[in-house]
Amino acid sequence: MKIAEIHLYAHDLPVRDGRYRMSNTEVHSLPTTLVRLVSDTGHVGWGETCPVGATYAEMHAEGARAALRALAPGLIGAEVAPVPLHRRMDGLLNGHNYAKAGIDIAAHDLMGRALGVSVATLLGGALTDRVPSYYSTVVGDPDETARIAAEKVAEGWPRLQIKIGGRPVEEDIATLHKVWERVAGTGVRLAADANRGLITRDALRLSRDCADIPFVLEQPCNTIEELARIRPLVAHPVYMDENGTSLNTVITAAGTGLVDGFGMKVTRIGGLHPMRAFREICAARSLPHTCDDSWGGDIIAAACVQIGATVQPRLMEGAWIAQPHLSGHYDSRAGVRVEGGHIRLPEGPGLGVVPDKGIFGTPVASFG
Ligand code: 0XW
Ligand code: MG
Repeated sequence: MKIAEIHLYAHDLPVRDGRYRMSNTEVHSLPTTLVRLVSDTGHVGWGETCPVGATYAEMHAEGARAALRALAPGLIGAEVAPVPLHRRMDGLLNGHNYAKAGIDIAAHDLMGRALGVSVATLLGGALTDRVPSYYSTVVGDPDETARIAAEKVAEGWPRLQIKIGGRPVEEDIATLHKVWERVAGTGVRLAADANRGLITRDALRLSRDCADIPFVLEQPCNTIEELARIRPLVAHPVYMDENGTSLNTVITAAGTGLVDGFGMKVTRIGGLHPMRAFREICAARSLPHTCDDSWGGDIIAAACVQIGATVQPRLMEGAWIAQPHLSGHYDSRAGVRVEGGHIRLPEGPGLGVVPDKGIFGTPVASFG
């Protein structure tokens, strides 16, 4: 089965509450890119890639589109199977994992549809049909953040990610204490995610001043070297997120014991095929991790949930999806949504969602 056509679509996803604020960026509407693959057998598969602004990670919406335009002509006639497809993509363009992920996700969707199995089955088999998610707050007022944290625990979210960084560290420390006053004893798991926004001095102070609050410290500082410097000095487990840009980095971080876990994004690492390898590396060292993406609609959400369902539960930190911050779905029937802090694994072959392509208008580019 070979790729016969590739179509690229551009679509905007406005943030429902108006804005989503992290330490280094504030976003209001996210430009997402959809990929539709058609095989020579007439099967169709969808992929998506949607960076959350230009400063969150080394990703950019227009960069994804440019890379996909560069890749697409060389992929017509390629085998729809992850190993040859990734070899072909790597032979056409070095790096640009987050663009290649759009093709990778579409190929998995197409293969699943052609074989009549779910993407989770292709990835080794689902262990659950109800995948845990986590709620991520924005960087905000300490009291308001604590109020939202208590509300989300009551709704059933098993994990909260409290955004910190990009402001005086005293405000972050106050926020974490106020959140803990409201959620201690509920069993909810906590992460404090600085999105690279703390200098090592402030990360050390924050950990010391919150020593009794059991959170994991997610991507506190900007570089791997800074993570390595604070790791032996902090009271909290350290997770890597934005620095985990490739399997190579993950192997080093896991192999050297640099971190205690990962926030991982399907597109940043290059799609579901590398994500499967990532899952196994983490399993070999008993490292917990998320299966998320930075933003996106039903396609990326379904991809996160399909791989998330295959992770052993004790290591699964959750699949974050943007749906609670978005209005509407690409697939009005099977759109992916969080209910009680968990996400039902979409049913049916492939990703289990079929977008209404009328939503995206005419393709911005077509090949084949
Ligand atoms: C909470 N997320 C999964 C969504 C935002 O894109 C940031 C990200 C993270 O963990 O850094
Ligand atoms: Mg993170």
